[in-house]
Amino acid sequence: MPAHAAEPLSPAKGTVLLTISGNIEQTNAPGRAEFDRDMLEALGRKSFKTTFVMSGKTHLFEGVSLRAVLERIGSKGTVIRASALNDYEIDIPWDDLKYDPLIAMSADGEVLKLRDKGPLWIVYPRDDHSALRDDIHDSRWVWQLNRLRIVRP
Ligand SMILES: Nc1nc2c(c(=O)[nH]1)N[C@H]1C(S)=C(S)[C@@H](COP(=O)(O)O)O[C@H]1N2
Ligand SMILES: [Mo]
Repeated sequence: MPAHAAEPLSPAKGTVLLTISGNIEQTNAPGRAEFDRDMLEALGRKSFKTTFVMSGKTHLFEGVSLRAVLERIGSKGTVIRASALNDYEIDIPWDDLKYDPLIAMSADGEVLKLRDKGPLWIVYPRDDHSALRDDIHDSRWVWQLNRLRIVRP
């Protein structure tokens, strides 16, 4: 995480895809940071190919680094509580950022729609690290992600 303070965040102009609350430095709405698609894309594109355990198929996932999003708002914590549109919720340990998981916005060149686990889907580089190939890490592939809460001790 950067030592310097993150720059102020402008309010979202488009549909808010991701809301982050908890231990964050920058907000653009009361107590929270809201991101639309353009704001997420402006943080830089990242992509990798990896296998989704449910289908057993390898896809090229593209999106933004979860770490880059958290850095942008000067966030620090021990746990990232990730929630989805269907109210699925799981705790991601801060330490997982070392794997640089992606907030994917497209797969194989197609923008992720709600019906294909979008618009935002947390994806890990599963094929690159044997430690990621277990049920615990598979459960952190939160699809239809819409909220993050940064928790610290
Ligand atoms: N939004 C959302 N994401 C989710 C889930 C879910 O139910 N809803 N299930 C998780 C679990 S437990 C696993 S193992 C993987 C694979 O999905 P599965 O529930 O179909 O096995 O996605 C994870 N992401
Ligand atoms: Mo699971």
